[in-house]
Amino acid sequence: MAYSAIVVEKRGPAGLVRLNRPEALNALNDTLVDELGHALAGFEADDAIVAIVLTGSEKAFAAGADIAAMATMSWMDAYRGDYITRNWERVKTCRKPVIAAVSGFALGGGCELAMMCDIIVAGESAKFGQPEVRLGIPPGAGGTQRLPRAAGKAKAMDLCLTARFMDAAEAERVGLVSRIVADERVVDEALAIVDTMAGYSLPVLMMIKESVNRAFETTLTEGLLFERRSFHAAFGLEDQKEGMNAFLEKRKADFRHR
Ligand code: CO8
Repeated sequence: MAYSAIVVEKRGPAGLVRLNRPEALNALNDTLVDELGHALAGFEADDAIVAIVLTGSEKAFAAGADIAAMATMSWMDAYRGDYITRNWERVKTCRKPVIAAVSGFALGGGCELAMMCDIIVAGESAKFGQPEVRLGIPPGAGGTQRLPRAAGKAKAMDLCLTARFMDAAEAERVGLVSRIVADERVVDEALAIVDTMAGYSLPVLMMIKESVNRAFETTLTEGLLFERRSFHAAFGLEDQKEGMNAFLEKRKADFRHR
């Protein structure tokens, strides 16, 4: 598939996806989200890829859904056309870790896209917000659901109800962002995280992702049971034997991802 709204490349163990609609600050439309879904599926199926880095430009990760495309849409267009959403959850369902490398604006659907990723690395210029209220709409792809889970109710209400932007420092303080680096280092930092992960067992990374995400979907008792089952299952992996033997033999583990 030839892509028009994203640029995709492999960087060692990382699949790198760059949102590429500079004329509209990477505003999301059906084409972009469909292409993103296709690229993620390709990286998920590629045994050489351990994790995916999703980024934008220095000015914008993504400034939200494409307002020009939405302006004249009717309820029927949005509902029957399943605007943007038909491939939207693909980031969430990707079984390999996905890291958002965010510089500049991550607004509306752009903030929601970053929040679907597993780790957010922010450049110093990053600005997060859910300014949909200014356009006469509420957030539609996770802003009222993932933001309170990530940053707490107070910040979520504040951002969604006032449309103010949160800078990188505030986003890190409230737990939305894992790390802050200089803007020009944001992709390199995310790629370095993938390099670190590539030294571990891919099935174990996938188990960890599944288990952490389960924490947001279930009770503590059920989540702990799910975690325990994953822990027990790991003893069926060759990588578990290698990891523990390497420790005992005082050498670096050579994981084979099985
Ligand atoms: N959609 C379309 N075009 C956009 C968007 C956007 N979201 N954001 C910026 N652009 C365009 C501008 O129109 C402008 O185009 P042009 O040069 O042709 O006039 C170009 O990008 C540059 O933008 P600005 O000149 O405005 O740049 P500034 O630096 O002055 O301002 C801002 C940057 C603050 C980011 C400003 O552009 C802005 O406020 N953008 C809109 C932010 C916004 O409201 N986002 C929320 C959109 S709604 C949404 O995301 C709903 C998601 C629902 C998901 C649905 C799934 C189910």
